[in-house]
Amino acid sequence: MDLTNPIYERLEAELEKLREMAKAAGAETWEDRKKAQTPQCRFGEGGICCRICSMGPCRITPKSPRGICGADAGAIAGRNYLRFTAGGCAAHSDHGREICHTLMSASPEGSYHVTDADKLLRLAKEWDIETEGRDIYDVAHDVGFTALSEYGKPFGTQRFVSRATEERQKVWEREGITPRAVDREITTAMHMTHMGNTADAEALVRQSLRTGLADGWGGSMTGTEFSDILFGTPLPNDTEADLGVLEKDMVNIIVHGHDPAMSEMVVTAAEDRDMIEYARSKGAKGINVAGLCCTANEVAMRHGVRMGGNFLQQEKAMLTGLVEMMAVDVQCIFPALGPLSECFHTKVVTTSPIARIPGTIFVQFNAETARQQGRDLVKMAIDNFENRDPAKIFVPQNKQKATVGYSCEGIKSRLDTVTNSFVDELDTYKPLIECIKSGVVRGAVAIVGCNNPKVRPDYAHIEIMKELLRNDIVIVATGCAAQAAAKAGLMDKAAKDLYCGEGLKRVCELAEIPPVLHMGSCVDISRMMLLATGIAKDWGIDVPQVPVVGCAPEWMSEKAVSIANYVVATGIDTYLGVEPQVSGSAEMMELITEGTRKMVGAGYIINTDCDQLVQAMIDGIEAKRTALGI
Ligand code: SF4
Ligand code: MSK
Repeated sequence: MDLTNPIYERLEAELEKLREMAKAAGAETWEDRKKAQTPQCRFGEGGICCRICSMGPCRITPKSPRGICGADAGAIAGRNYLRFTAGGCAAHSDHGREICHTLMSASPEGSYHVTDADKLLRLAKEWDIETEGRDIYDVAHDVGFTALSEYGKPFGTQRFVSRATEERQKVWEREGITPRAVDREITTAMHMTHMGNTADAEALVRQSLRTGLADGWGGSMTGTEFSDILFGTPLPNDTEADLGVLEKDMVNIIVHGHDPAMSEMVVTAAEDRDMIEYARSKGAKGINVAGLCCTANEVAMRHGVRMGGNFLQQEKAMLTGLVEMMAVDVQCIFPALGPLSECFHTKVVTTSPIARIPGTIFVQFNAETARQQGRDLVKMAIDNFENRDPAKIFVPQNKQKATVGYSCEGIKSRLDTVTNSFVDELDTYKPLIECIKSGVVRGAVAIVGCNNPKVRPDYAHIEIMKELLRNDIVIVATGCAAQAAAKAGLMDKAAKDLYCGEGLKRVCELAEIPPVLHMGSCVDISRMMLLATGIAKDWGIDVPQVPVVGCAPEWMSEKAVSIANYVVATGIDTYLGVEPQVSGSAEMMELITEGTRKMVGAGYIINTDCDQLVQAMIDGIEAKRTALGI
């Protein structure tokens, strides 16, 4: 691959200037802390340090192959891995639960409303909830209550499981991993990993798959569906990405985190005429809201709000000296933002009791008062505009056009436009399937996940994507991977001329799509599961046969491990560019790469060299094509 890649140089040059701003302000960034943390603990990295009881900590070495209780490397790494998965499932699913509560609070006169009534009615029908002649808010509250009851239901299995292919449901049943309920699977995971319980690595991996499935086909899917009902199902729309979306002459507010309940209120308040007038009265040209991390994905997908950047850019946004406020909710928020804000005029406002951070202002968001609280935050940001320090300002120039909003409904809306060329029906993935069968498009890759200082930030995302496009492989992306693509210009429709092979280029032209499709935030990987399932059903095969794979080149969070578990359990091979912390156990490494293949027909392929990783993906897709005889 080309290390002198101009996209990459452009991105890094600006970040380097911001690091200089940090030095000048006496502030530290993650790069400084990463250096101070090096070398990192080898036992932690290999997953073979156990702190589960106070006889420990115990560490596995050739001289001491068992902990004091007798747990071996497989037991310790397996328990750590399951706890990691449970943490991720909890984070996604609690986000989903909060959104259910938000829907329960929705009313015509309240802060939150039903925006996609059709989606609500479809879900009510799926769940046998009466809709005929009923007020839409009564239906919404029944659907919300049913979803909340799913989290801890005492009997049966999760409702969304019935959306999977019949073959998948049978596999999950056969393997004993059909998720019962989110709270049940997390509790089981914590119980199994308590001192003196499961020491069998295979059983721990099996429960990891089940806990992941509780997330992907439960908590995350709830988060996505209910966000769409409340704030609208995304459809293709235009936006821009990178720190250049910050405006020198405007009040800049960054919304950061995951749950759209707070960010939607800030976006709405920033459009209020009186707020814009107030900003002008303070010398600003207006109010500019930009997103960070998955909140950026949420508000860009639905409103075209511009994306400031991804995970490892959160400090950089503040280092511009242009941000009046960073309003955050939950997940992926650096505790470093509190101390960093002491060096700049930025007010960091935390809004959820789930993410309390020293050095920030805490304003607890409530559904009943959310609309007014959104206005209060915007006013606080406007009042802070005059406190900018001209000596600490750097105005970034990098930004790229992007077309985003490719929910499953958004993808089908584009496929409907090309339907006459391929098949004579609407609301189907068949045109895409025909493209894959004919070889015009070789397959698809879902690229997801974070940044991680173990990888040159965004490099693996961008280079892997470029190589896949060159090989006529279409990409769907979520999370911080999606923003890496947007910043590199890969979500610009014009990107097809620069990066795609001839086949994919023709398809992008015909469907008027960019070659990398933005499917949303981390919880929206549930959309990807429905996309893969929809393709498999329309094709008449099961998910593992479809020439589709998943990839997380720069992942870092517990949520990513939960995701990886449900993607694999759904039958999709998952390519990882960062090693899961189990390498201290050969048994665990074998189980997550090969063992799950025997259980669910898919597994991890791990390679920290992104050239080799992308080649393995291309080979994997071609092998699936050969097996299908196409
Ligand atoms: Fe050590 Fe066993 Fe306690 Fe873990 S559970 S800390 S291996 S004694
Ligand atoms: S925000 S989980 S860094 S993708 Fe969802 Fe980005 Fe990963 Fe957080």
